[in-house]
Amino acid sequence: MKNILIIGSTGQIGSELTMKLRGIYNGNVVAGYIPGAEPNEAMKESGPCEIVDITNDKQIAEIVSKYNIDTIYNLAALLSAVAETKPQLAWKIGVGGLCNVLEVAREKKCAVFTPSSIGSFGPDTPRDNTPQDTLQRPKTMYGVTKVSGELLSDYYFNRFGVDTRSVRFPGLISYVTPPGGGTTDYAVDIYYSAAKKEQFVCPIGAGTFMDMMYMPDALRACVEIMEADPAKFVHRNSFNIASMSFDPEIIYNKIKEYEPDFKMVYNVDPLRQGIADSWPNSLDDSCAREEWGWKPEFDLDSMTRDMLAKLKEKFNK
Ligand code: VAH
Repeated sequence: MKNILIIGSTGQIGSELTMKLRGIYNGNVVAGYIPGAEPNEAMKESGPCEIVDITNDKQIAEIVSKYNIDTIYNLAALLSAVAETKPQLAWKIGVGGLCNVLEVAREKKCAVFTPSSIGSFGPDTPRDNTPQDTLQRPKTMYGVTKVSGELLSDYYFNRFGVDTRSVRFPGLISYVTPPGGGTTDYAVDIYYSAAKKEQFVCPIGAGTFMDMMYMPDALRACVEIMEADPAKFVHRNSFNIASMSFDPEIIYNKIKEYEPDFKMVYNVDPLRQGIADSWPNSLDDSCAREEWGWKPEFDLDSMTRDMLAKLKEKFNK
């Protein structure tokens, strides 16, 4: 029986992953949160919730012991645009926090999942069909924390045998938790505007391609990589995974197929545009497919249909 701790359980990934894991595993699936980011009623009623601040190593160790945790999903991070406004805090959470998690995992023999991102690449990385093993010189603090996290996680596996695993997420699109300051979050906001029948003001310029993924596929990747047979792993931290790549024009025209009156104008945000310009256009995810059977299930059309339907339900439109 798996006992799992999710650190950052009320964030964009955590708020859905916690509920998914509770539906799969019968053991303790503990929702770790910080004051001010409390779990909702459904999360409180469906399993144990504990205050776990990733910058507090004693708190992590205490909860891991209390619930006999064997797997930690470390989802605590500041996303790219926010991290540029608070770089020191981004490092403290993203790298300082990860060091705390890895030390507890080493002592208590836990497996650890820590997501990386397309943000771990930089402007010198090959932009199209970005390889699994390539140059990673990100220009953002978010990217620096993600590359550092990949290297630390591999070090703890190679040096101490900690079972660390990770995927490089594209931009994640979800109807459950509102966007949290990411560069790719325009691709979430656009659906909210369409569902509310409002004009969308796009902060990212036409022709800016980024990898994106629907949250249900991302959640499945979180589960499948941790269930995968490590004997087949050539890589661990971190696997490229991909689903679709589009620019604002493509997603806008896809939405218009379902909402013909939907309107979009551009008001490019230099900060987010600068970050987006430093990231890949598309990833090569052949290693994840070969080493643990990764395969996306949603494309832009099926994601658009589902997002619009679920958001209209949410807004009773
Ligand atoms: C961000 N949504 O924009 C996150 C993600 C690949 C992007 O890491 O910061």
